[in-house]
Amino acid sequence: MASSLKNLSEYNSDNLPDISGKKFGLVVAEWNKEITDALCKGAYETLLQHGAKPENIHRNTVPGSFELTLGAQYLAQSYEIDAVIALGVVIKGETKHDDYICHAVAQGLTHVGMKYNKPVIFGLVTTNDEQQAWDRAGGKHGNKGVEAAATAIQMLSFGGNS
Ligand code: DLZ
Repeated sequence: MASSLKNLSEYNSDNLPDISGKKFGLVVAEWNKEITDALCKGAYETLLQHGAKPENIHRNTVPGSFELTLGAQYLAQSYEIDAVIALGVVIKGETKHDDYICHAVAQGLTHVGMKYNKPVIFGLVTTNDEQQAWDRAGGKHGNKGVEAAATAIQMLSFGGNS
């Protein structure tokens, strides 16, 4: 698998906080595991690249993307965690399950972020097929895990968190 880690400066390099003392929670869905592992690798390496310490990055897995919300809540409710990054891949099938899961996760993660007043990042890749998901997990459209980590870092500069 090609690695396409982008430098954070490609997103926004203004006023990046020092994240050397920050604690991150990664919650990763096991459905489409090879792809979510690639997203997780992208997120993890991005956090390290920008100063996070390995011991301050906690990874939890959940069975499927629907469970990301509760997994995110378990992490967010810890006083120690400064930001949560939720990663999953939902691939469209014959039914509308993808719609239900994606809407539930979007609403759920928003709720957790509001409840705990912490960045809770939506790193859900929602595609029509597996190839489109790989394209966004280290392929031609980059790695959404990298973008999710960059978003978490940017969000830590808001609200007096930096
Ligand atoms: C059931 C299901 C289906 C059909 N598809 C996906 C998927 O593409 N990606 C994903 O992360 N999870 C999927 N799941 C599992 C649900 O997210 C959830 O784990 C189960 O419905 C149990 O709550």
